Amino acid sequence: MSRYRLHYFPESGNSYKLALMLTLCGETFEPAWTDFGGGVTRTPQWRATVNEMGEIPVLEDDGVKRTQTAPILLMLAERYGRFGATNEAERFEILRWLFWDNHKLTGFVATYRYNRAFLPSFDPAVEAFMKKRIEDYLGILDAHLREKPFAIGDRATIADISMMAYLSFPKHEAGFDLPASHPAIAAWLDRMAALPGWQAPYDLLPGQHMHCYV
Ligand SMILES: N[C@@H](CCC(=O)N[C@@H](CS)C(=O)NCC(=O)O)C(=O)O
Repeated sequence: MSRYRLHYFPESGNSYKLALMLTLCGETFEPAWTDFGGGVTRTPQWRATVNEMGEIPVLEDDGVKRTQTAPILLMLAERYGRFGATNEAERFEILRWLFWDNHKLTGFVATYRYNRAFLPSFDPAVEAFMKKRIEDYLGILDAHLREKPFAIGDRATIADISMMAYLSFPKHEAGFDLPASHPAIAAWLDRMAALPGWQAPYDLLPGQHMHCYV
């Protein structure tokens, strides 16, 4: 029996960050599918018993419920001696990209994709605003990856795992054709997919899917 139990839903890129990290580290996890689309995470009972922040994913680690992917990824990197920093400069760079990912890249791409693909309507003004911001972020990441094979240098780290997550789902969901628009990002995604043990999001996160409107 695994020490890990992951509360997730298949469309959740944040869940994929943890599922992928565990898998790349040779670990398994017990999947705990959550009815996110049905509103379970908004109920007072779920918030009182699973995550006070009302968010997926939650990783149970020997019974301890942990939330927020960035500190969890840092903890796992330390625990397995994989995909983490080897010195202070690398640690700073990993944190820099993790913060940027949580605030900007994942923050916007996840919300944009969710509204576009999994809700029946998307306010056109909000959609246009978010798309413009995302195009800026993708441009920033593409420029960075033209200079370096991975976020902080020559090897993959948890910063890459975090940033690649929402860019790894089928392209019709978020509506970006990265090989055509951002070739350095597409090449980096291919390098990540070549890591031993890598699996695509919907292969790692089983269970009932939400209705997709696009
Ligand atoms: N910073 C959080 C983000 C988690 C997050 O936003 N999860 C989404 C699902 S993938 C969620 O539960 N959203 C609920 C909401 O924003 O109310 C993390 O890294 O774990």
